[in-house]
Amino acid sequence: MRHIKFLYIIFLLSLISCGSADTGNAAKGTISWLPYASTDKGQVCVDEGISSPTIDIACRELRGHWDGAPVNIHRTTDGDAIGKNGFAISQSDSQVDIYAPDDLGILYGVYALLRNPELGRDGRVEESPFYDLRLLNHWDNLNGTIERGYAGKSLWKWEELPDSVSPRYEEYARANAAIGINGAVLNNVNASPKILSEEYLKKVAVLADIFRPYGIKVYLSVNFASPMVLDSLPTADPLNPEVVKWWTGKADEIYSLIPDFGGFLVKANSEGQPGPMDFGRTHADGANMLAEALKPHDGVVMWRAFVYSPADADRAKQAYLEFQPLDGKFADNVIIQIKNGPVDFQPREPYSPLFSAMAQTDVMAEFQITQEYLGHANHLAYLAPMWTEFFDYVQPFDAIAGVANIGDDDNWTGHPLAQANWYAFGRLAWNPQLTSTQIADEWLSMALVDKARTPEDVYESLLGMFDTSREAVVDYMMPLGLHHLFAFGHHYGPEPWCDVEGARPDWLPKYYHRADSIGLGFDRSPSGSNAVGQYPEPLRSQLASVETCPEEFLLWFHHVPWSHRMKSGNTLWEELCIAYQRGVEKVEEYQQTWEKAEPYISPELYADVETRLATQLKDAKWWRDACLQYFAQYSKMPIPAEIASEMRPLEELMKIHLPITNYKSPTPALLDSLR
Ligand code: GCW
Repeated sequence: MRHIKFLYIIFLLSLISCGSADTGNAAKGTISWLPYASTDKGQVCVDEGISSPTIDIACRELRGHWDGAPVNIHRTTDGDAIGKNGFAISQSDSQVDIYAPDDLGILYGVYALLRNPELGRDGRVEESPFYDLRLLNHWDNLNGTIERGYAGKSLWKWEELPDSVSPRYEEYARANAAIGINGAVLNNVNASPKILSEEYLKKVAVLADIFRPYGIKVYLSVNFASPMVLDSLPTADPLNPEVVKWWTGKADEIYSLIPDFGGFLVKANSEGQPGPMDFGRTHADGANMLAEALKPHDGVVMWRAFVYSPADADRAKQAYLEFQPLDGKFADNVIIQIKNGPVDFQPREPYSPLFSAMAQTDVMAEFQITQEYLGHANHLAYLAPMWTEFFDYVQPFDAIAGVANIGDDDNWTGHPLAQANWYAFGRLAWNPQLTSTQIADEWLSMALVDKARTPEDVYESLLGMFDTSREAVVDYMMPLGLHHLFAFGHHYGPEPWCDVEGARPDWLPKYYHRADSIGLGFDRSPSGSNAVGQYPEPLRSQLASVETCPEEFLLWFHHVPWSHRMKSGNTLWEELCIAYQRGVEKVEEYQQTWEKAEPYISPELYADVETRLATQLKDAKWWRDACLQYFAQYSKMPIPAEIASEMRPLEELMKIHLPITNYKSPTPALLDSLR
């Protein structure tokens, strides 16, 4: 057995208990799950021989924020079966022991303990991450804007780097490490080739240096035409030897600056981005060529399967059609990154059938944490239920990514409660077995209220608000499997009628809802596009029939007559009216919950969310009024009088056009001036 000598370090400051963050953290410009309170007691004992920048951070966090019994940190021996980057914790009144096979495991153990000071009290607790790669994808442009970002500008101040370094870079790394995220793709998948220039790689290297001790690897999105744009090569054909040489050289250059660089994320032949198909090659040709360049350095290629073209049938089938035939053709260090649903991050989608069709290929899920389609930074939509719903259908796969909702706003995420979505993504990437309620409970008690001082009914209402909020958005935007009823471009408000001259049909709502005098919904059954045929049995048969298709996906898979009897006994039309109204009433309920919770929430946070909920309610009504009145033109059925009486006329609603870009949430003032 190894000789172990303990080094005890005792600090004598402040009295505030750690683990229970100040209430209202979310509003203060701080990360709600990080410990900030300082303590005088943090005693840490480290196994001799363990020393690294990561261990230094672990110790610093304990010394600064832990006020329990002394903590002993141990490196485990080979015989101990704790998984890579995992940890075990046990504690008694007199000591706490953290065991881990590696430095990062120790850091994760420390953050777990700080988050839950009781961890390991009732017996040894052992954890290790479920997915090896747990990444954030930033859709940040080099000019500081963020595609589909609603929390200000990019955190990365490219014009200041590499010389000037914002303190927020380290805070970002700390926040991610504390929830187990271990990688960040820094730039937009609609990638500027410039990111691979020497000038930018030097900036990237500075970020990588800051993130490294926190276990966060840096990755980059790359533009497939980079050799042409940066170095005037006549082609980017992946089989051309000059192109291969260019990428090999570029990989070597990157690794000389960033020895632990993670790899590339690629959006190719999608929405106008260049790719191997421009040169008559396949996705596999393109991905494998990049993979070969990265392989000597242990880098990976994450190749996105978000592809569709206007010419082909049903957009929901296209990723599968394009990628499934390539199963088994990808190199070992290629991972196919697939959006959770087959279309595009809608409030509710069935899982993408590609996940069950790539048995010989590594695949990873891409979730969208930023709320492109769920009310931007104006709506409360806690997304963990959406993701756990996905896990119910699909598991396991190899890695996971979330499109970040982070920007340089003081509160990091625009809507202060949207920090919960960043948190939930990290927690689920660590352990997809956690329930959405468990995670909401963790977050609420750290970020929003002091659980011990909040009456149980108030706390339960807040928890209920979180847990139902995504379903409420589904109800007031697009219930029963409806999808993509959004206004063109900014994806904020309702435009089921939208017609843009010259626009691709698959970018327009009518393509998706197919309302007519008979009914509503997209027929993807065997008699329609047969998208159901891409799902494995028995799910395929279940989805194929109107009778057995889960009602939350009904209009996704079927064109259903307006008078179809739903399980409740109501007609489809009645059920649609009920759902839209239920969504509106849910938001009214959230306002009451919020009011009830006022005494227990910091005033600043209270006021901020109160304003956002008011906007959310107006938006919910806007959605309800627009969709129901528009669809009523086809159903020729009445909208219940109590709803109809408070509706704004459809002609007025059709005149609303939000003059906003992709990069901003509309302000309440703008919305009020238009509606
Ligand atoms: O969700 C859509 C967005 C685009 C995005 C694209 C993608 C980055 O509207 O803004 O581009 O998907 O995922 O590539």
